Amino acid sequence: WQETLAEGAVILRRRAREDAEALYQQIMAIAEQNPFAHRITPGGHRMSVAMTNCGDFGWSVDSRGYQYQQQDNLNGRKWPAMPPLFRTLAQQAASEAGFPGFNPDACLLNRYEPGAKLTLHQDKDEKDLRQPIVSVSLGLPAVFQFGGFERGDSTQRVLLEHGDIVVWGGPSRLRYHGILPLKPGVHPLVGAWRYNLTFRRAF
Ligand code: MD5
Ligand code: FE
Repeated sequence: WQETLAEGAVILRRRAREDAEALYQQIMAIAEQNPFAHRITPGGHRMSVAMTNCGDFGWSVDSRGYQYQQQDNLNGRKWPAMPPLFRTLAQQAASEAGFPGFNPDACLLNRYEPGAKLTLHQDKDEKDLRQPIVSVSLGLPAVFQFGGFERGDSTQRVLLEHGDIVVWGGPSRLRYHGILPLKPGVHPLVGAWRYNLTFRRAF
């Protein structure tokens, strides 16, 4: 149940459904080791999305800016290891979408509460932008904004639901994108949240 949104952007609808319970358990285990936190941007804003990471590198933000690091700058601890299930699922999804050989070294975990949003941005902190990003959505649905190559370009709205995987590669790797404020609700597995895992090759 696969659909191309734009060149290089492939949505695998419901692809992670069978693994959702196991993925959710692993998210909870990672959060016990290194909790989700609302980080503060260089501009002094508290992000409405709470984040943590697993893998060799994690994406985070502090007063100095955005970067991939081996440890969490909030507590100095190394990120938890990437669970084998995470890696395998990301590799398989990338391959199904036409990006064989993807081997992520970073996984950013985003947690959205009702009202949480991500304003339009590009992901370009990774070393090799030819590597795709694989994103896995769990829990409450969200409206994803899929834009163009400049901030002011018009955007397309795509509903991302529990179990959906999107592979962002090729030219779509650098499109502007965001998440509209999450609508309140309760998901039977995940509760009043949306989780999004993004698998990346940072270095
Ligand atoms: C999310 N997260 O739903 C999204 C999924 C982030 C972020 O945007 O930076 O944490 S990843 C969506 C994405 C990644 C790379 C390229 C494009 C979309 N794109 O070209 O549209 O929490
Ligand atoms: Fe992004």
